Amino acid sequence: MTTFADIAPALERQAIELPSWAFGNSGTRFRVFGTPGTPRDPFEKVADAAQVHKHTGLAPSVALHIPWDRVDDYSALRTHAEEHGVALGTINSNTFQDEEYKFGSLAATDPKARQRAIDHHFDCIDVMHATGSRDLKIWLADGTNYAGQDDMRRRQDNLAESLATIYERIGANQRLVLEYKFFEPAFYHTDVPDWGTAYAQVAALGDRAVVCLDTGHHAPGTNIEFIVMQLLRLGKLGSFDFNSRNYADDDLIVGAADPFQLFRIMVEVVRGGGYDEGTDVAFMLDQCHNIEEKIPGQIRSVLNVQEMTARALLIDHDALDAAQRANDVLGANGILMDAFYTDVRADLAAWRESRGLPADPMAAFAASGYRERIVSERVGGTQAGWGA
Ligand code: PSV
Ligand code: MN
Ligand code: MN
Repeated sequence: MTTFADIAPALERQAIELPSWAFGNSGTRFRVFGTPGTPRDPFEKVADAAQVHKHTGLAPSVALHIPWDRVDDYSALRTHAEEHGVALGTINSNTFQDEEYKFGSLAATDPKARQRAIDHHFDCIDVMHATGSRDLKIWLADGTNYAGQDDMRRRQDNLAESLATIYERIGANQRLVLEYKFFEPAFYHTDVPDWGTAYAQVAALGDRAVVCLDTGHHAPGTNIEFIVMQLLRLGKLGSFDFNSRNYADDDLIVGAADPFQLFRIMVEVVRGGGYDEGTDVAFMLDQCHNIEEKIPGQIRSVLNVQEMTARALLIDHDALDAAQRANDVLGANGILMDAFYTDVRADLAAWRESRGLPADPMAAFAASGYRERIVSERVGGTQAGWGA
């Protein structure tokens, strides 16, 4: 039997990176809803992200998106983050909103579009040097809408060449992280649609090129934890973008739609060494809070990850291994389900208090007055949002 006391030390090392864009406004294809107090610049986004860390102790860094988080002085933003108790993390590139990328970016057939996209990544690498970031995360909107529209093979070769050019530029302690997504915005073919393509592309680059697994980027019914297992086994799982989905790339609060799936993913992370001391696997959120409050939305998200991590750690591995080797189908499944059904909320609350954190971070944030303060202070200016 594994007890909460046994796993408590492992909870200390949990670190979940927050996306700066979760604090800006976002919406549906039909409407972007503004929220009073929404940040107007990257400094305010970082300040809001720091609130999540303050109340949970779980979110020590913030990922930036360039050019949405463009500032004149990244050292100043870095200092600002440090003063707020957090660090700047992954730099996300953006080659999906400029007119020039209408037919693609790194995979495009037009060399001018490809060069523009490569130059943008060089720019992102410069930002990484100033922010002290390790990871350059690349998600591409590249693809086509109609059969025959373009040559898929040529585009794959273009992509390989573009990525190799970018990879050459990243520093010795930096990584190129390639994210896949099965469709959208392209609806016939996508140039990086799946983990196999992402793996093939990064494997050709070298050790410092790895894959990002966004939990919302698979076809319904995909066994995501199998992919987690395989990428860890191959040494190529670079990072997670955690979110949950009912239909497609919904970007909802992680664990909202299917906490059991989040548990199963964390089980494979633990099994594959992705949660070991000094792991290279980066745990990030990639979410949008369209109708709910953004800071509490992020607090809820990191707590959900923590809860399922704790349950995954509770698995009695000796008993599970024995049951598996004995082909005890129901026994093995029962051991896994025992861990999943263990309610760890009271233990986690006590554990938080023992570390000087609020037992209930959601309530603590609500009582802190921060929301009221930003609503009254952040008047004028333009609220940050998807695309700004
Ligand atoms: C688009 O699908 C997307 O949600 C990807 O998941 C990226 O990680 C994110 O946008 C930010 O570029
Ligand atoms: Mn993502
Ligand atoms: Mn996405």
